[in-house]
Amino acid sequence: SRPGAGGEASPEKLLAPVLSAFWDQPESWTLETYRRHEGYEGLRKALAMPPDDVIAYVKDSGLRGRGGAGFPTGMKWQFIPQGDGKPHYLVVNADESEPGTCKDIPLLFANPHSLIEGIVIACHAIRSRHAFIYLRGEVVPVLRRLHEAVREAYAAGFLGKNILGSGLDLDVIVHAGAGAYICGEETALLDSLEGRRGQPRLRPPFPAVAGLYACPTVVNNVESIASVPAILHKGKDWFRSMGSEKSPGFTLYSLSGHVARPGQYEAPMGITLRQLLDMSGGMRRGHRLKFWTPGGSSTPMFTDEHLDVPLDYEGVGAAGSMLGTKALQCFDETTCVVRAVTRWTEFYAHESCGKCTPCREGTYWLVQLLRDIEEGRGRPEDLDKIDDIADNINGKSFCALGDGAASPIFSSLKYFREEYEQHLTGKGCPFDPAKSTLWG
Ligand code: L3W
Ligand code: SF4
Repeated sequence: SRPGAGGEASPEKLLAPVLSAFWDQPESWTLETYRRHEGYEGLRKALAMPPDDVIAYVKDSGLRGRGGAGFPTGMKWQFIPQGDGKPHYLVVNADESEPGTCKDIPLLFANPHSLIEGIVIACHAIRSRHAFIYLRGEVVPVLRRLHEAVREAYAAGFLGKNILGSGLDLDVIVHAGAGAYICGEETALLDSLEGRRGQPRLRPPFPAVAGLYACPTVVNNVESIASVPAILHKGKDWFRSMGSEKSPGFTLYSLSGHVARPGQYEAPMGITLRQLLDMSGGMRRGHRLKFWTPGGSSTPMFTDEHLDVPLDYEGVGAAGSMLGTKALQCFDETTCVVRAVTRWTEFYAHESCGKCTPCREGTYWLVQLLRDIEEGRGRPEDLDKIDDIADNINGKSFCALGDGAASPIFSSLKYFREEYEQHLTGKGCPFDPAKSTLWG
């Protein structure tokens, strides 16, 4: 805990899941189950409030975007111009693809109505009559479940015309993407939704000014929107009682890799990896933590020295990186760092949309050099070369994918340069392939 954090992760606070409260119950995804757990009560409260008051309420709660950047949700809603005569849109980013990130898809699978309720509240607030859910297309069972939940919500009067007699009309369209990581970038997502090839747009203008069909658009992550009903229902002070002052509330962490019990763990913002490992049974038996990422592979890798850094935007987020998607990938001592970084870089090279040169060319050359090092063909000057290429990608690319690709290169050279050098002097990987597993 940190002095002044205003809500350290005490054990009793760790034991009150909200988003995942009834995931293990039979048919947790149905409207009936959701309503048994006070579902759609936050909406009733929101519909009785003027739209601007709902925005102010969410702003005061301190909710920050759960998609990676931590941008304040209420502030984003407030950016939508009012009285401009244009349609406004809400687009939910459900294109979860960041390596290691696995929280929006389970949330949609187990409790889709929390998202639908959040959508109706958000659309009331920003005066939108159309919402889109852009879902990663590969997850067909989730797509079916989402369609069914939307159908249930229409039938019960939570979507459609004159919702709960409030005068609000709202249609929700579920759209399945075609499986490109870049379509998780909000402006590429909008292009894809409009039927074009998904490539990032220049910002500004931000979507809040000119988004879908050039109209004011809020793009929010699934978890951000699904957190809103509980804030309305239980109150902003309740939400603020969890987490830290600048990063309040609860959130879903995805824990993966060489841990005893990988999965989704709901806990306050600002808890530490040590606490999460305590909750999840620690590393797999007989092994110790070697390195980990706080928010998927786009965030830097850390070591066991960082086990007590708070997982919020002021703790790990301030350490020269971002908290990202709260995807904690944990690797033990059997893992070759060079191999892990090579796999991640291959992913970024494959997913680079090709629009800008630093990322398109840089990720290609990084892969060639990393493969050379991993397979014993590396030369001593290659370490400076990969550092230099990453430096020419970082901050010089058109979107955050480039920075994400550079991030593991910098942090692995910082903490594990010796391991790269072992590959050079030993002409290949020093790890026993029989024991050197990436995923356990
Ligand atoms: C209006 C302004 N709106 C900012 C809005 C902006 C966006 C939000 C955050 O990247 C990160 C990325 C990944 N007027 C505004 C404004 N906004 N200024 O605020 O914007 P930004 O640029 O800080 O971030 P971003 O481009 O949204 C998100 C990282 O997350 N990440 C990956 C995530 C992957 C997934 C996934 O798998 N689906 O979420 C992990 O670390 O690298 O840096 O809405 O419009 N003046
Ligand atoms: Fe495309 Fe990469 Fe440039 Fe982003 S950084 S626009 S993904 S080429």
